[in-house]
Amino acid sequence: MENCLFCKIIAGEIPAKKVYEDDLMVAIEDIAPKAPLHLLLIPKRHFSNCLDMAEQDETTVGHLFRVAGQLATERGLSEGGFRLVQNNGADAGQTVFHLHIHLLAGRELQWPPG
Ligand code: D5M
Repeated sequence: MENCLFCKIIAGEIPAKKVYEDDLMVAIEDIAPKAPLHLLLIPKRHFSNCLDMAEQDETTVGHLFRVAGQLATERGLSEGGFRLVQNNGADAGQTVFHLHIHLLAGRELQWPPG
């Protein structure tokens, strides 16, 4: 989609630190990390958030979660834990309107989030 930051990153038009890529998604390092490890898991297909999901996106979103577990395990987080966060809309703190899951780890994470 035109003027979408994450579509431009996926297309290679804007640089990003990519840590994973396959046919359905990429994972990149967040530019403003909120924890020692802060990755963003982003589907290649554009949809703004879960409100914009079609039935055909269900497989992709399931894939994002499975790869999140894989990336966490590769980084030794399967014991200590990590957090997956997905914001929907401005009141939830969503700033980039291309669905993505945050993977946060490496410090004690508070609950509930602010
Ligand atoms: O999360 C959007 C996230 O996207 C936020 O944590 C900053 C991150 N961000 C913004 N621009 C970039 C670039 N260029 N590279 C990597 N990460 C970026 P949200 O849930 O929408 O608030």
